Amino acid sequence: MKTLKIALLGAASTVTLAAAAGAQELNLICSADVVICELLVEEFEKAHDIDVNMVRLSSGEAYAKLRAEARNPQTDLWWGGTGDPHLQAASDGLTAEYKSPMLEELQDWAVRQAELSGFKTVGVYSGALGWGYNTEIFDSKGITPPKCWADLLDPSLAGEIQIADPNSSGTAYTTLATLVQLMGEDEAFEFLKKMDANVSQYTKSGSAPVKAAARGETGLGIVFMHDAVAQAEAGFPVQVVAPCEGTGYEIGSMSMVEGAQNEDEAKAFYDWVLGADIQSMMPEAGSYQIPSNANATPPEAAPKLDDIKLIDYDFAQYGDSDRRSGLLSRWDSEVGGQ
Ligand code: S7P
Repeated sequence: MKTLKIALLGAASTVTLAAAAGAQELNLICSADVVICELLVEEFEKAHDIDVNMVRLSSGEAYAKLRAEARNPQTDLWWGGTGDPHLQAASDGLTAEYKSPMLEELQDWAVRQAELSGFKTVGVYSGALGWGYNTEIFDSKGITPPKCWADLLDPSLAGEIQIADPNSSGTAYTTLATLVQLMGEDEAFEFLKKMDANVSQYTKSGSAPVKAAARGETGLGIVFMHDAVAQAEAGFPVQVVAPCEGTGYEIGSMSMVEGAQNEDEAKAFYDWVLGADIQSMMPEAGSYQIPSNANATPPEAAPKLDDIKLIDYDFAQYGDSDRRSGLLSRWDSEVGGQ
């Protein structure tokens, strides 16, 4: 049953007939691109008698919301977004153990994510970090396209780079953790402080930098490569780069909230969204991650992880609550606050 909202006479609040009639509801946080979030909600509501109240939040914001709601959870399920804050939520006791019957259909990396968290989270997709640059801007300004992380410090890129703020964005936190793993922590912060000279803006959302590059508002956005592919597939002059020194990757994740008010509805969405047919739909919404269901069809345009030099990303360490909080504080004091 679809929710009907009735404005209360003389009051700003609304009440839902569905809720009043005891209809099923699900409160969902979605941390991937809003287009795939909306498609999933639409398809789920078509297939189930459950109304979904969805809010789209970046990964770090979603974690902060679950933390703020811990004593009185308003959210039932958190789908998508990078795995590190999902792991942090698991270790903080904000999310609940659930062993879906769909686990047996998933890729090993998705199951490992579940095992690492005591089955409080699970992998839903994967993708590697890199950047996308606007070929027309680079051509017209005569800038040599960067192939390696080290190239991002070149003075020719002054004011041309956008990247998100790692406090709000899982993409930017993955970048921070990747650089620490590639270079060592002190060297990574030195690198980020130097790169700051070339950064015009730290955005809230992780994919915003390459959307800006695609539209000619900046030269280059550091993002997940699949988000750069999405812009190229949409017809923008964007070239996708996998950094030569190696790069990190995400295991986009999903978690049930501890104390969820609509646990059965959350489980229904959880099992449904792990299905091969649902995951195969993602390119319809311009989402080019690698799906976690082994029977799903990966998007043809998805960057092939086997062709990319990937680091052995330490999800246990960089999803640890103290480690993540410590790196974010250091970023605030040495990079973001400068
Ligand atoms: O756009 C898809 C995607 O890159 O967005 C998620 C991302 O973490 C959400 O954005 P934030 O960086 O703002 O948190 C990724 O999980 C996903 O692949």
